[in-house]
Amino acid sequence: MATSLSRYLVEQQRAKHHIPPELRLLLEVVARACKGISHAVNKGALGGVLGSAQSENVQGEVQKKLDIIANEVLIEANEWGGHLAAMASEEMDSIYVVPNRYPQGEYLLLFDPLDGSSNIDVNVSIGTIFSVLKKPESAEKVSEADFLQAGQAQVAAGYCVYGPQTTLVLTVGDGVAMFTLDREQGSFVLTEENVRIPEDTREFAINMSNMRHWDKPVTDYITECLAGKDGPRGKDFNMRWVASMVADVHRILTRGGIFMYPWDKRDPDKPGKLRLMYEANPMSWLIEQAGGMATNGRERILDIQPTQLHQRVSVCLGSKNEVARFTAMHQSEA
Ligand code: P6P
Repeated sequence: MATSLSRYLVEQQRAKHHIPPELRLLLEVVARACKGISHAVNKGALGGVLGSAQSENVQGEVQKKLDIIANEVLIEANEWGGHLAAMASEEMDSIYVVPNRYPQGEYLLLFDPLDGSSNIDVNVSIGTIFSVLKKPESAEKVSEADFLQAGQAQVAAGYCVYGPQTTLVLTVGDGVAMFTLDREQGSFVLTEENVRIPEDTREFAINMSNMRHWDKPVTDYITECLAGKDGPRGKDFNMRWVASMVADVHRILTRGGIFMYPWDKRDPDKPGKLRLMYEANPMSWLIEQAGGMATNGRERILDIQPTQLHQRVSVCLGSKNEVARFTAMHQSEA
């Protein structure tokens, strides 16, 4: 008998006392919202959902129609359940406090509703990334400051990748599990449990077109990889870059690899391109829970104390020994 997401969560709650009922409900609701987003994404041009929404988000990026649709699906699915106090999204300038007409819960939900938007119109995998924090006990009226918790404080994290399969990947701190959407049943079915990332890899993921803008440690690391078996690494490397973090991370969770989006000189005031709270933190926890490593080149991403909701961070994550090498090169050239 296949294990559904619901059964997995009940077992995590009942057998392992890992998650309380409200968190189980939250995760079921997020998964249901991802099914709705998958349905909209799969319609593509037939649903009139491709192309730009003629608006910009807080990051100053042009929003796609599906960015806004996915954001609305997540808000509407989660606001009434009584498990959340507030939500934060890449697509919204400030937090969304659960309206007074609904009961407030003890959790905070953060998400990038549709990561990889530049790939929507060219039919390449995209995904939803989510992170769950607990509202601080002290917080009377929830505020943005309550969200500013280090990634180490997450109680659940995951993503749903909308690719050849729609797959939900989740951790509640007890390893990483993968659930594939069975469209006939309309439910997510457990297809991988206790995901483990190989400690070594021959595959790196970075946007090579930015090479001339990188810091020296990044250039040195990539140059070594490109030198292949005749160089200091003594082995050839392969490269992948989907330009959709969810797709690149899913590949790494599935077969290993190292993903990098480092700081570069194009915009020196920005520590990196990716956002800490709803991209780097959830992905880093998943990677660590699967035996990998995630740093910003100098420190563990999950230890970073956030100061702003939409702050960016330099990211290096994946196979432990490769990320350790990349990080050591930064520390030795500090
Ligand atoms: P570039 C997508 O826009 C995203 O935020 C990540 O999903 C992805 O890894 C990165 O940006 C791609 O950036 O500069 O290669 O287009």
